Amino acid sequence: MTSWLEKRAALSPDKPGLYAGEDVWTFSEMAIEAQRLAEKISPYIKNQKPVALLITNQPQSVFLIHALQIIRVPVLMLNNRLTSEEWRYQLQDSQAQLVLHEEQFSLKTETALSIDECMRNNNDTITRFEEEEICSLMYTSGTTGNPKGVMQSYDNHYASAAGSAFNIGHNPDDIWMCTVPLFHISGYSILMRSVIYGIAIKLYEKFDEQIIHADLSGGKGSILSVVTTMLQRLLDVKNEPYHPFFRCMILGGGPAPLHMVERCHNEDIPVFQSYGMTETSSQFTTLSPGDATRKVGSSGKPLFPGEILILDTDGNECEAGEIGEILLKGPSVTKGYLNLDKSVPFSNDWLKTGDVGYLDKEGFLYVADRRSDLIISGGENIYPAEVESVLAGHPAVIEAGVVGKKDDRWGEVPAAFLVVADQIDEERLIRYAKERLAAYKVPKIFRFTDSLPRNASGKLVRRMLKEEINHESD
Ligand code: S0N
Ligand code: AMP
Ligand code: MG
Ligand code: MG
Ligand code: MG
Repeated sequence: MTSWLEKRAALSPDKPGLYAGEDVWTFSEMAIEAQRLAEKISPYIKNQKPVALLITNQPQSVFLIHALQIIRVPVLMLNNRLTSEEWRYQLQDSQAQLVLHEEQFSLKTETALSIDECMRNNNDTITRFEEEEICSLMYTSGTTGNPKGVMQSYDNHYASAAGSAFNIGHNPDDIWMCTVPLFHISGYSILMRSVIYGIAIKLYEKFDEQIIHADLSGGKGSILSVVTTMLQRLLDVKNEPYHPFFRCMILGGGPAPLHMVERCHNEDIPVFQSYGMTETSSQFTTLSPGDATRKVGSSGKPLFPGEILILDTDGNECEAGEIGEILLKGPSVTKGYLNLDKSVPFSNDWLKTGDVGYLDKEGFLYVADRRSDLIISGGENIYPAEVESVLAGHPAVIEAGVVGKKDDRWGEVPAAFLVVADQIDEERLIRYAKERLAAYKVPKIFRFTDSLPRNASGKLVRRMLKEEINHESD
């Protein structure tokens, strides 16, 4: 089976496919790099169990992802901000046969192999598997229980890329700037669109607002994917208009304050709010260029041919304007979570997002509230239950309640309410949490209290804590 990069290289060999720093690769040069890596990796791959990648936004990572597609083995993209304990859970749950990691990430598991070491072997044949449907896996947590592996098939990625192009249009000269992590679907989907459309990626190792600003003004890219924190940082440094080549900014991964979107429209920044998730292989709804100024605050309509259903608590379809749970259906929606029954995320073939919102009379989606107390900090998801359980594991902590506090830089940051048995040193508690949780999940604010609010059945009422912490400073 020919991989999509190889297919693309056959169609448009001399077209630039990747820019990074001063370097550029055509699609045929990319295919050569990916094939070379596939040869090096091949001896380590015994079956079609997932291969995990622990990487940063480097050209080599792009070639590695394509190399795994050439071999046709599913790739588990590990969030490089997590702790070893968090990685280990995903590796075990997915039964990953191998973890290829950059040298800087030390991982003490039997299946770990540093990429540098892998590069030193001399193998020059590729063992290709056939008919593997699943292209990528990304873990996502929930209200309760452990993180779950979202399966994204080749068909999901293809449908997602097609839907996006039908909305924002396809220009063969587009350059999609990738400053979001490749390990999130926000970044991975750019790599897929690039080979599907035959357009170039401009890859950035880190998000640096000065550099992105200079490239937007200098006409170095035409499309950019951002989360709210990135957009805010761009607006903070903007001192000249963007180049006319820049035509589209996809804003996703969480809610955006209205004033920010309005400022963009006033300054002719072509921003399109979208709503999507790992489970929908990136944007599921996006405002179209024609509606962006008319429907500020909306996340748009479903990309072709996706559908949305809003259900009330009794399971009946809501009328226009009525708030209920958002359910989604379409070819970009995941087939489910790895090793879990389909009934976990689906109801009658509709994906239950847990998010809450409404459709207006014209069918535009407005997201009113996030699923199940989810906190989003700079585009990274934080599940209160996960943080609470780590804090409560500390000997001096009896119970913990974690909620999001509004924050100018990150959108929200986690804040913890604690009931403690003994006096506790905040610094030491933070250190304890950092050993077990990614830094962005560690609460920035601690409040000590005698008890946590609970309802009649004993369930923690986070809403009350959230109101308290967000009104403290008013
Ligand atoms: C916002 C980013 C860039 C911030 O990272 P930065 O500035 O590089 O920080 P570092 O230098 O790494 O660290 C400095 C300190 O900051 C802490 N920190 C870093 N990130 C966060 C964070 N998010 N929250 C809180 N703290 C953070 C570090 O820990 C460090 O602190 P100390 O020194 O104390 O340890 C970065 O966070 C980032 O890249 N965010 C974006 C992630 C993302 O892409 N999320 C989207 C996920 N969702 C999806 O993929 C589905 C939706 C989707 O597909 C989509 C989304 C957006 C746009 C388009 C689409 C699409 O549909 O295509
Ligand atoms: P993830 O799977 O990490 O991409 O997280 C997806 C979640 O981000 C969704 O289920 C929503 O809770 C949230 N989200 C994404 N887009 C929006 C939006 N436009 N408005 C509000 N929340 C959003
Ligand atoms: Mg998720
Ligand atoms: Mg998110
Ligand atoms: Mg305890």
